[in-house]
Amino acid sequence: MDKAANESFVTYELDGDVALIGLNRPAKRNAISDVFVEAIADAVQRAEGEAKAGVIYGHGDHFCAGLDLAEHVKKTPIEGVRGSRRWHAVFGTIEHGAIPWVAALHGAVVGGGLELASSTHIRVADKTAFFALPEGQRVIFVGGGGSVRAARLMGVARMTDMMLTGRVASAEEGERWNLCQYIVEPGEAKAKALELARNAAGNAELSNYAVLHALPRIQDMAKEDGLFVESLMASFTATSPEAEERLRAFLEKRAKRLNIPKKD
Ligand code: 1HE
Repeated sequence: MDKAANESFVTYELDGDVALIGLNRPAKRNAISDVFVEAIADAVQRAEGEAKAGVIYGHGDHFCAGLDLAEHVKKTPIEGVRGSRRWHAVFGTIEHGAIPWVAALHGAVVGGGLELASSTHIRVADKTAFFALPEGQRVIFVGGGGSVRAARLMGVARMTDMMLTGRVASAEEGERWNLCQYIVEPGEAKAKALELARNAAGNAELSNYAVLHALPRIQDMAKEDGLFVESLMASFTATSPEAEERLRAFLEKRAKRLNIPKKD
């Protein structure tokens, strides 16, 4: 892949320990083409090498309108399945990679855009965000991991409803359905996502690794297997030299206390 050809589809910045990847095809509502998905892959790989957490956001009025339908219309079945598998690989590096990712959502979070957001670890939506899976209307199926990731977030009943009826969920509904964990005022999603990413970047790398890699696997395990793996991970993290230093910092009152929510 010619790197110069795909660089303009994303912007990339490093803010301290946090990498910011901006989806940058606003004229096409950040619809993801084959070259665009490679640009995301390159940016994610770069972030893994130099950042401790990342934010993915969209330039323009929308996060992402999903698959590039103009490009897709010309594809053969084998090109389609290969394209889908490539999305799986790239979004898999986000979900199961080295650093936590926060998605900052606004406007359309649609089709493959929702699949991309679902591969991140935390989703922040501003009040302009809306969620839809219009694949049924386009005679396609989800192909970027939505049937696995988005279905696990919102549940298969809600996802079936969205896909069969074309239902568009507001930011507030999205929060109730677990598609996003935070709602902020219009225009504030990126700043909030950066704040959350900075918090995650400040965690011990080992703990973040356990959250990213053990937690989702445990969800897919039988209960007793999950509990067993939890004990292994708990011991593995808590007996590390880094844990000893952080535990001592707490006991010696050198560590920040929790922000206790204020009561009215
Ligand atoms: C696109 C795409 C796209 C916009 N592929 N070109 N996704 C969808 O079915 C969503 C389709 N898009 C929309 O419903 C609307 O564009 C939006 C609600 C997101 C935004 O509306 P609006 O009025 O701001 O923009 P627009 O006028 O509809 O679009 C502006 C341009 O972006 C226009 O191109 P132009 O050359 O005529 O200016 C659109 O054609 C173009 N555009 N969305 C290509 N998606 C791995 S499988 C995943 C499967 C899916 O993702 S299915 C869901 C696909």
